[in-house]
Amino acid sequence: MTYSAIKTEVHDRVGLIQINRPKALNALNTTVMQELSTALEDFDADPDIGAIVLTGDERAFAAGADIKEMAGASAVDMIKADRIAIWDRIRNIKVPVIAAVSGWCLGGGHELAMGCDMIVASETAIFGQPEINLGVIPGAGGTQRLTRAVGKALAMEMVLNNRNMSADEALRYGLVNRVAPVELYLENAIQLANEIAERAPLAIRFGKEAINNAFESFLADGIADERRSFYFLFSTEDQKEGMQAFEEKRPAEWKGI
Ligand code: DAK
Repeated sequence: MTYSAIKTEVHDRVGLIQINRPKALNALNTTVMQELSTALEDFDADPDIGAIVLTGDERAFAAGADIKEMAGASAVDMIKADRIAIWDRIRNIKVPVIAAVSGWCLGGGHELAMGCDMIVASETAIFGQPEINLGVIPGAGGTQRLTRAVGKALAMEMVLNNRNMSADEALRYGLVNRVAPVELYLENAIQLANEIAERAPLAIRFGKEAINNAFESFLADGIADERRSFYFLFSTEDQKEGMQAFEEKRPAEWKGI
């Protein structure tokens, strides 16, 4: 598959996707979003891929949705374009997706990173929701995910007053998993992704799903869902192999069945 606005590579069991519109600070136009969701789905369907890293470049992960593309749109145009459908496709990816973020991570770019399962940031990363400057609010889950991640106080300042967050602050608030020097953040994210990709695939899938449910559902629903997945995993060969390997003091060999 050839893409015009993203690049893809494979690093062992990790699929790497790089948003590639450097001149526009990787602003998310329709082409980026379509190619991105296709690439994510292709990697997700590939049994040799166990995790995905999504990145931009050192200057920007993504400076938001493409403002020039949206500027003249009416409410009806926005609804008819149904761009939210693409965000739903991204949300349904089964393997873990790690965002490797450097530089600007704003608006829809920040929502995209928060929609990933983990974030590895460079020391230069800047997170923000500047939509208020454009007379709108976040439209791809930002008000919900940001508030759950950093709490009401900071979310209010970020959404209502364009308050940006540094990488260190994001680490303190628990929005990102790790902060690394700019020369190392991508390597660090790929390494973390490869570690995860080596683990029992079904347990990884259900673990991701259950944690994301904690974010998106009521506690009782999330707990019931977690319990179902937990019981189900006892019907898999990987559970038998994992527990037997423990007893035999050897590394488990995962089959994903
Ligand atoms: N869109 C389009 N172009 C952008 C852009 C963006 N978001 N951000 C930057 N660029 C372009 C600039 O126009 C400039 O292009 P040229 O003028 O060279 O042609 C180039 O990238 C370099 O940018 P600057 O010259 O501005 O670079 P600076 O270093 O001076 O400033 C900056 C960097 C990040 C502070 C600045 O570029 C900036 O403020 N950018 C806009 C950030 C922003 O407001 N982002 C939020 C966009 S609104 C939806 C769901 C979600 C959304 C939409 C729909 N649906 C469910 C349908 C999300 C909305 C948003 O994200």
